[in-house]
Amino acid sequence: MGDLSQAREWLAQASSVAALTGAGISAESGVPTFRGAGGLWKNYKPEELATPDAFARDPRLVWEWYDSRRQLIAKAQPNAAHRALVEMEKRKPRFTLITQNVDGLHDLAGSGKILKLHGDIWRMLCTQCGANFPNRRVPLPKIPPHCACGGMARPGVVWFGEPLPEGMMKEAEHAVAAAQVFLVIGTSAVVYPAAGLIPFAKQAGAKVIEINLEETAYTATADCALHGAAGDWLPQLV
Ligand code: BJW
Ligand code: ZN
Repeated sequence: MGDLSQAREWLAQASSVAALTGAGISAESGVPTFRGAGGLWKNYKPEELATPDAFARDPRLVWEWYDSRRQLIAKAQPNAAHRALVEMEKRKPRFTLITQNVDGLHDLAGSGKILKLHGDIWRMLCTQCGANFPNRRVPLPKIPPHCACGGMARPGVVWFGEPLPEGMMKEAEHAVAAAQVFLVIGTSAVVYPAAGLIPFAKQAGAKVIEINLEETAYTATADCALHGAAGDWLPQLV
């Protein structure tokens, strides 16, 4: 397992870098992670609410969850880890940011191109006409919200059992295959296909650097595992 100076050297030498982020990168901004403390909402687990079935059964309940999260995220600011990735993007000829997060904090920090594998909490999809539109109202004046066509809207995110936005995994894989270093930051790496990018990167020959408070199923295979907060480690790496 490499150490910080080794990881810094790999990064300094790399012209092509890719990063996968998860909820842990926004934890220091005050956004609760899914599987850690604070991941429960009214005693529901994310797996019970982030599904098309849950929405079909009780759209109001699911929208109340999203409305409360939108209110919390609206008050959050990007942290040192989000900012370090913006800096890295400026310095590398090729840098791809792949995120599982829907909170928009990478956008707010100033990251350019972001592959949002699981969508965006600030967008809505019409269940009737299929329109995909931005909406930043907090709190929502009416739950569930509706589209201009009169149809019910749903959050513009990817739920369990749903496919990721078309072509996005291919684009992520393409970037990872070209990367000399793959940073894996603040993800429990249990949700697929996103987590599959980690063994994919290894197989493609990238140095995998994991930053996490805890061990994950992929820690043992990482070339370097930095235990601790993303906001502490990432600025030291860049
Ligand atoms: C810190 C920190 C600090 C904290 N610093 N670190 C095998 C292969 C492929 C698929 C499957 C499979 N088995 C099952 C599946 C299906 C399923 C899946 O993966 N299930 C598993 C749970 C078993 N996957 C899907 O259904 C996906 N779709 C799919 O496969 O489609 C196939 C298909 C094809 C064609 C037609 C139809 C279907 C979709 C997955 C969608 C996930 N959606 C969610 C909700 C998004 C909307 C919302 O926000 O409400 O995405 S679930 C939730 O989990 C969210 C997250 O993006 C995702 C990942 O969570 P993440 O980011 O890792 O967060 P945590 O909380 O788990 O971890 C935080 C980490 O941070 C921890 O490790 C902490 O230690 C760490 N940490 N503070 C550093 N300061
Ligand atoms: Zn509509």
